[in-house]
Amino acid sequence: MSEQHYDSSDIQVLEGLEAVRKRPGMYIGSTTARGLHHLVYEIVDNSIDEALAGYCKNIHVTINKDNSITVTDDGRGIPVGIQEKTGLPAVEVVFTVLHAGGKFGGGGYKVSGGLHGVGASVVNALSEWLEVRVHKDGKIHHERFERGKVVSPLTVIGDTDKNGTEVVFKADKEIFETVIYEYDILLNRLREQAFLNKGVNIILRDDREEEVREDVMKYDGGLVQFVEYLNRAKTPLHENIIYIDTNKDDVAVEVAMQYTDSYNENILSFANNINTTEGGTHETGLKAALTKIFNEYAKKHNMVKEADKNLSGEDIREGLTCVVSVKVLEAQFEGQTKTKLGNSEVRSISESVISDKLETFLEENPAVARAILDKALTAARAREAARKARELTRRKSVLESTSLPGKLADCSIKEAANTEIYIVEGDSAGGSAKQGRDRSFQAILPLWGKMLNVEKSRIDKVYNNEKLLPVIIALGAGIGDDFDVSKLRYDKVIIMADADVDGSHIRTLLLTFFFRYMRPLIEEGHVYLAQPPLYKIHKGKQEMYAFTDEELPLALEQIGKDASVQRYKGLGEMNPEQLWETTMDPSKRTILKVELEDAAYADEIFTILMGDSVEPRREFIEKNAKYAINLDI
Ligand code: TSJ
Repeated sequence: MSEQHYDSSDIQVLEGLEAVRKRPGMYIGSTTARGLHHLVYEIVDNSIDEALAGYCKNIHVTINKDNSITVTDDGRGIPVGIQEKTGLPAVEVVFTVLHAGGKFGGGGYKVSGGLHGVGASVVNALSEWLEVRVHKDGKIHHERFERGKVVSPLTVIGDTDKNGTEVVFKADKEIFETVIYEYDILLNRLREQAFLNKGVNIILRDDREEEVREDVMKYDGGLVQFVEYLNRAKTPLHENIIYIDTNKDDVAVEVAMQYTDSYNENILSFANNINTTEGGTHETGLKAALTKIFNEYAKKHNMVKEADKNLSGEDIREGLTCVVSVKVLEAQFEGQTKTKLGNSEVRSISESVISDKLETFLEENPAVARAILDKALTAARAREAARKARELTRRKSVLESTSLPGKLADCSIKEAANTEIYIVEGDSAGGSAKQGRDRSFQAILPLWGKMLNVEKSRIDKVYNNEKLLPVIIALGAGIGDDFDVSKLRYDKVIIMADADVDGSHIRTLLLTFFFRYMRPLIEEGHVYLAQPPLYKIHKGKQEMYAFTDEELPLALEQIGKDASVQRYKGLGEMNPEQLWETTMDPSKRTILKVELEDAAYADEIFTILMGDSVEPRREFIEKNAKYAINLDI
């Protein structure tokens, strides 16, 4: 067969960088803040590859005063020689030809990768300007680009006794919705990369404020330190972290795991340094190994009877924190977001290396094995009780099809499209909301009393909880594994609580519940936070509202002198008309959509905020005052 065919990469090489500027989303996912931060990862990934090849130890990433980014490494320096094929310096090709990365040099894994592994040329195309300085063979080579085009060709600008690469770029404000970086977003991703690539020293620095912020991240313990970090606010069941770092059939497998007393599982998986949020064969292999080895151990040591059903994978993973990272030569990424590892050989490789290690660990640590299995057995009993409770509710709703919660004031439209449910804290606010709403498409469900902290409860408690049951039934889409977002009875689920500490607590409890038991509800963008005003300003017949402390002086300025200001202490102080006008009328209100940027990070936040450990919580709130407001936690 000599049929000529082009694959997508051939076609993309033929396209110029203009194509990237025309359709940036195709290359970096989006032009939101998320896409902006991806530019940094794309560049840093190149330095990490150099570190994995064994030539670079230190990577500096700096946010400069003008929100440009500098990335420096002490590797060999991008080659500067003229390429035969193009007649251009290799470094220029890296920045001007799509998919040029990894086309020269050789050996070892080319493993790290950004969102779509598109590389430096895309960053160049989407930058107002970009400069590269290569320290190599005693000379400093410099080249400058603007919006992807060479404006200052490669020249030697001086002598040097170092080797390495420095890239400085400024994201193009014509392309991005915002060109202002968030330090914590970069910090989280770079920390993750430091854990995944042990021994690499990554230094993040923020030069924008008087007070410079800097984090140095170097983890010689690799994934062991990653798990320690993830469990810093949890209570481990055993001290020693189970650790595997091995190679089999050209696949590098690194795994670290530790059980805690939490009721959740937290498994993070990576393939070639990419977070595989959709899972894949490495994760399947891991889960198979856990289920097999723990069940074998339980039988062998008479912790379950031969006739008993096997413990389920879910029960065995309760409380598990685990990071699995594989490096494969030709990773195949599948799934909607290309974050699912497809390589079939990886399943059996990871299952076998993990099984071997885990079996040995359990035999050598019988007390730990017993503690984990006791917990799994309790989890199994709770799950069985939950199943019974769930069947009871299911049967009930089949028998009496109108068994909606008594407190629910439903809307008259019956199709979910364009309808909303307000989950309101307190009976009095609930009353105002019921009177003020547009009953055709707005439903109201008041909540009252103390809400269950699902972070501290097993699933059976959650299913039987009298505060949560009305929420589950009103939404109509089930819970846990049975949750089916297509059955949702409303399009928008809006949490409406006071702008005070108690309100914030209710919001966090509800969000934790949705995150743990109805995650697609958040992932698919159905959850919103109402934004009631903090102040009412009035003078004579004139009325205005201020929704933040910053808005108040502006509002006062507009309305003029002698205005009187009323600070709302709670939703209950507003009459139905005011509540409608300020918070519920779709043509006037603002509502915040709750977004799940990063499920692993969200797990951390909920663990820290809702868990038992006081110190991590205090630290988190101090460090993330700004974040916390954004997240409304
Ligand atoms: F690509 C890039 F511009 F985004 C970029 C690349 C940005 C930064 C900050 C660093 C790098 C980079 C590239 N650091 N180190 C390297 N190494 C190489 O490109 C290199 C050097 C030598 C050889 C060789 O075979 O001699 C091969 C390669 C790939």
